[in-house]
Amino acid sequence: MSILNAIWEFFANYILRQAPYMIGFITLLGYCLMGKKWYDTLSGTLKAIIGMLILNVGSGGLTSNFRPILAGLQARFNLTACVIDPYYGQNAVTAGVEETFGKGFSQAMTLLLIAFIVNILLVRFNKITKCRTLFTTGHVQVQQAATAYWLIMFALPGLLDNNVLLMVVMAVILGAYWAVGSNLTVKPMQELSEGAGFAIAHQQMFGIRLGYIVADKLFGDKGGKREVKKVGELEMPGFFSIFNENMVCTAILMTFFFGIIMAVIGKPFFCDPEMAAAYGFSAIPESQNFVMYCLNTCLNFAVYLAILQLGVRTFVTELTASFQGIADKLLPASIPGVDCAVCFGFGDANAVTLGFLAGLVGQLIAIAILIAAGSPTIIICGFVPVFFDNATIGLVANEKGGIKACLIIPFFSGMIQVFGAALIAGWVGLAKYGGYLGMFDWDTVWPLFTVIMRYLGYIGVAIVVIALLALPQIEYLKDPEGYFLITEDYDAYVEHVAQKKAKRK
Ligand code: ASC
Repeated sequence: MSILNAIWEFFANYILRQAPYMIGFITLLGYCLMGKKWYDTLSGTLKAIIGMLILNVGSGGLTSNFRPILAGLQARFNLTACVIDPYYGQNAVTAGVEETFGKGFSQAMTLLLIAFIVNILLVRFNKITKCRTLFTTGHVQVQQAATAYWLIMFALPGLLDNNVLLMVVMAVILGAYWAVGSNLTVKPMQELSEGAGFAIAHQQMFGIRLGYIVADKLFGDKGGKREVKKVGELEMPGFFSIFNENMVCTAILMTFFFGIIMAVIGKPFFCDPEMAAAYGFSAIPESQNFVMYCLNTCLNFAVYLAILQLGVRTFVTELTASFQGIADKLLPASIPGVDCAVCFGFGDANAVTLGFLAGLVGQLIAIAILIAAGSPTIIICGFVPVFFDNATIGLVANEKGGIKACLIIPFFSGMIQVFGAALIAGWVGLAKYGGYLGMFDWDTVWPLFTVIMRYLGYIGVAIVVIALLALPQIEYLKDPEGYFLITEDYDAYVEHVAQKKAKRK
């Protein structure tokens, strides 16, 4: 017995509670179940572990780079600056979860695993559940598991003592969100890509469907009665291309925002040894050129973000491959949910840039409103939400409602992102740790879930789960014949829709 105990204790301490080894373990398990060759299994497992260790380097760097600035805002203006970005969000959970809830981060990885099993089951039984899509974007799953872990612990503090129940409740909600959210994107994506056979498994899935509906209802062609002008018909200036480069765009955004903030905090704060000791950063010497110090600090955000993304890409490739192997065997009649960037290969390429810019303007105006209104939490645009959310939503909106939809809908989505994030991140206490996931669904539906569960407890949990699971059923009932046809045989589906239209006339 004592040997078993010792093994379990080792496993719990060094694997379950250590995210890199937990990810490695999941990958190992997946590859073993797939019957991969031993050397492929070994290399995949190592890459998974090393990728996660690289991620830790990036995230540690971000935290220390950020510390003096957060401290300056706090000490001088009593403000909390919160970057909305999935990596900062994940970082904030890692940094604060032990202190806030007395629980480790690696349990969020266990949550990921169980929620993924819930997603698999929902798709496996899709004759009943009508869920057609499996969430395969591992890095997004890690970020979402981390944030959901925090939000649900905050909403249901009564569950903190019961680990097993806590995990089950969390996994059902998150797994249902993955299955149902990605399922919502099937129709917009099949139409955009003319049946390429993928759905989106990302962070703005409700946003995509909402953008699609609003574009259709407000800006659509009304069954051919109105003319819709699409972005593809416009000529764009060449400098637009710099916005497509992640690293450049991050550097520009960060230098803009943090440059201003650091200038406002002022050099004396960063040179003050007492402040440095109190907030745990290294003071700069008086002789240091302040402009170069600010520039260097701001550019380092892009550096650490790049390191972090390298780490994520390294482990995610392995994680999804081992996940997918399991899924392929188990899940016929389903399509994969993939990264939102996949859809940028379809539709009008410039809709991507325009959607992003419209979203950026929306975010900047919303931030100005927050500052003017004296909000204690100041949101700082991160590259990922402002770009990937609004570009994706803009692309879908353009397809249904043309240029107007492509500009107006992402503009509002940008505002919603900032206001939603400021409210939820301030309320649940994540803003204090400098970041929040901040993508569209996490500024809208997830805060709503959190409010419902926080005030209604278990009844709230039931409402959230039932409401989620009802969505595919409602979509199915609207068109039972076309519902599975759209993924199985897109050409036949197009024909089916045409016939339905003809009948109506
Ligand atoms: C995210 C995230 C990224 C990007 C990427 C878009 O949410 O964490 O790195 O979006 O997936 O392609």
